Amino acid sequence: MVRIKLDVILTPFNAILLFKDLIDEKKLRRAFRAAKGSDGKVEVFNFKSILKTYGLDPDDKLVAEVLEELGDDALDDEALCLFFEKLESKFHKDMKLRRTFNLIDKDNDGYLDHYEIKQIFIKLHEYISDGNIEKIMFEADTDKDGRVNYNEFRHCDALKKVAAKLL
Ligand SMILES: [Ca+2]
Ligand SMILES: [Ca+2]
Repeated sequence: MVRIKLDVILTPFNAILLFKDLIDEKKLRRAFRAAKGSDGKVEVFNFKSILKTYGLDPDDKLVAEVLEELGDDALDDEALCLFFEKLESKFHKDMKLRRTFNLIDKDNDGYLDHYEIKQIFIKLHEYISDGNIEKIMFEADTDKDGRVNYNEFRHCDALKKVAAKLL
């Protein structure tokens, strides 16, 4: 099998929102059939150009994650279905998490500070000491700028767990 580096398919992601409405599945399948190699699989490179004809700009990391989960560098018909399903479910998960983050980020500056994180616990009527908030923040704040951005938030299980209770 031809190995294609993942970054070949990497395109931005916003247009996924339109995914469902945008895609004529029959047309897409035709395009995929036409793009298939002799081994019956669609190579990642072709996959990218097909997505592009739809104006789709999937997020780099998202696509890479999905492809990694599929564990294949080429996509066959079945994998294609799975790919879209996974892409969609990941997208929805991400949207939900984003909403949670925005809910906590009261001043909308794109960062969670000590005060904002404390408010989560207050809202949940859970006692937490300032020291423990610092501890959580220290773990989450991987770039050590003293605040938690969205990316740090989505990688911090402790914060995600408590934030999920807010919804
Ligand atoms: Ca904030
Ligand atoms: Ca940070």
